[in-house]
Amino acid sequence: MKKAAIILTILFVVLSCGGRKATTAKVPVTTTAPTATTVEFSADSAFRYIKKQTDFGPRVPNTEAHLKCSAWLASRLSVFGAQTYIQGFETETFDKSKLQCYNIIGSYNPDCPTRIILCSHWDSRPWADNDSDPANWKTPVDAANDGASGVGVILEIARQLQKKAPGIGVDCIFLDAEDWGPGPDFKGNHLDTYWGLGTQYWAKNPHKEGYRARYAILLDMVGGKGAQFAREKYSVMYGKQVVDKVWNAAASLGYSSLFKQSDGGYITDDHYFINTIARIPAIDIVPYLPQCPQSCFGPTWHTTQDNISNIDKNVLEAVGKTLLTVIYNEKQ
Ligand code: AHN
Ligand code: ZN
Repeated sequence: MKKAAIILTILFVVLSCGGRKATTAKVPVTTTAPTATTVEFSADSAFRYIKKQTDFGPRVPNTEAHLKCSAWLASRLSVFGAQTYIQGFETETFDKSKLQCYNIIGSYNPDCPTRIILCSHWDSRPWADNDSDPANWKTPVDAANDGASGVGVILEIARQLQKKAPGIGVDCIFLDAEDWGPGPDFKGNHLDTYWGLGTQYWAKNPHKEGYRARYAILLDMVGGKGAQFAREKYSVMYGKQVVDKVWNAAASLGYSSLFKQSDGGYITDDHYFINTIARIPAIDIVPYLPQCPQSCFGPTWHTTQDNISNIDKNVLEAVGKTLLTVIYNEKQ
């Protein structure tokens, strides 16, 4: 092949992610951005993916439910047409437990250099230590909201991405061992690094050498009844433009009462480590309910009530449609 032809071929490959083609053919001019009528997202199917996860039982690392669910998650990404990786690793917790963990990654347009990340932790907390009844403090959490909800929304997005390719690369990342932060008996100094163990591993050992992404969006507890999302402060600090993009997309779809134009708190969550270790701008869609007596994350946080009966399909739909709108608006 001649040098010019090689360069042209490279250009074509670089310029054409998914359905976008680098041709000069005339196309009708249109100013219509994707809206609620053009993005398809089934809250029923997201709900089913959440139920399927909780049916395994609490997905606590080193349990059979965890192992079985990891295989199911990878199989779904694969069935939905993503190039799928399972990143297995061992990690050590605050109490020196050794956990066998799995970050699960599904890539769309895997060769496209312009990429975004959608991520959520998939593990369940081993202790319901915010439960109103101390007898439940050592009971593992079903984690329908705190774990399964973000994964359910992302799986439904993945299913939609298979039907209609995005114009950029998308990596769906299910992060392990977020929620093994200090339990009910802990007396020592609290460190941020006790949380987000799977993310810390991935940020230090990305699934592809030299991996970069334009930004990452973390979904954490995106299915609770009565949820409201404020602009979490680390998200604004590291990724203000991404926060604006997401909150504006939500407003354009009529979801301003859910995505509030107000400031939340600083939350040490998976996005913190994506920002500080991987140096990829990362934001967190996480509830902020300062008036809720049980927790600012909502009444079921780290309790035995975090089960499928407290998941609201309307919240799943608002988050899912907002994210699909953001994804399909993203250009190289
Ligand atoms: C803090 O409580 C500081 N971070 C909690 C992060 C988390 C736990 N997200 C879900 N579970
Ligand atoms: Zn949690």
